[in-house]
Amino acid sequence: MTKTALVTGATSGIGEATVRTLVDAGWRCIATGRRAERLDALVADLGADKVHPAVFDVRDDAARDAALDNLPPEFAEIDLLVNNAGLARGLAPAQDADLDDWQTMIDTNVTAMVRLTRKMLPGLIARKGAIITIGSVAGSYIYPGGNVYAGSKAFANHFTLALRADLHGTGVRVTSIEPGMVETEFTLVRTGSQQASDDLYGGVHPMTGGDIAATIRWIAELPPHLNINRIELMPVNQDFAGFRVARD
Ligand code: NDP
Ligand code: 8X3
Repeated sequence: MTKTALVTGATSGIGEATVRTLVDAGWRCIATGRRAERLDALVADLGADKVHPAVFDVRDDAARDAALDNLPPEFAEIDLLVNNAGLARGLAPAQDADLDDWQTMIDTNVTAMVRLTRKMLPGLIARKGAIITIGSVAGSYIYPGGNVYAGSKAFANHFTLALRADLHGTGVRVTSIEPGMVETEFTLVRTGSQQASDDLYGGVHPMTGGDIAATIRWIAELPPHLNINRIELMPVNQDFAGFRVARD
């Protein structure tokens, strides 16, 4: 039977690749994001029978509910939630950071993610479905300027593990995927500069959205008795040796 996934943040990067990969594997996808034209292009490419576009800002409860409470019947029974929509804003040290950037990250990566997850839980329990959340290595390893982004991803990583405990006995599978550097629009959004993005990824051979999408597909299609709790991925050219000392 065809399964249905809800993939948040499907207008670019990991989310878009996930929709393409899952549809290629025979899934139906509800693809969400604010940029309607990007979702329309996905539908045109993959087919309206395979992709349903749901245009809303994840921080807007009313818009989210309007989009998800009236799904076409063939998309209404969701088996897999991919919590992917998210962003970083800025790399300034905490003492110089913009409070609005901090609030945007908390509202998107934490508040919106938990509110959407809470909304989906009854249906996922009824169908013994699955939740895959895109956390980050930034939630485990610290780098300068990571501050609230890192904190929001530590929350995502840990909230996802905590869901396992609450969903014990329901048959719902829960996985935290924690990637390192993936070349997407992430750094453009974070810095506002295409040059900064090109400089960061240049020569690193970073992971691609397709690499993470393949991991999502693998996890989603495992036999129902098997749960991957968490998985951390990095490009070979990135590591986590981050200790520093300052000297007076
Ligand atoms: P992109 O910027 O390419 O994609 C981000 C997606 O999130 C877009 O589809 C965007 O849609 C959506 N999004 C952001 N804010 C909102 C909002 N308020 N409402 C609705 N949708 C929103 O980045 P990535 O693909 O890299 O990021 C996907 C996830 O992966 C994020 O959670 C990120 O933190 C995480 N991640 C990324 C890594 C990387 O190195 N790239 C590594 C580890 C984790 P739109 O703007 O159209 O609304
Ligand atoms: C994004 C990965 O290392 O740029 O979550 O913070 S990193």
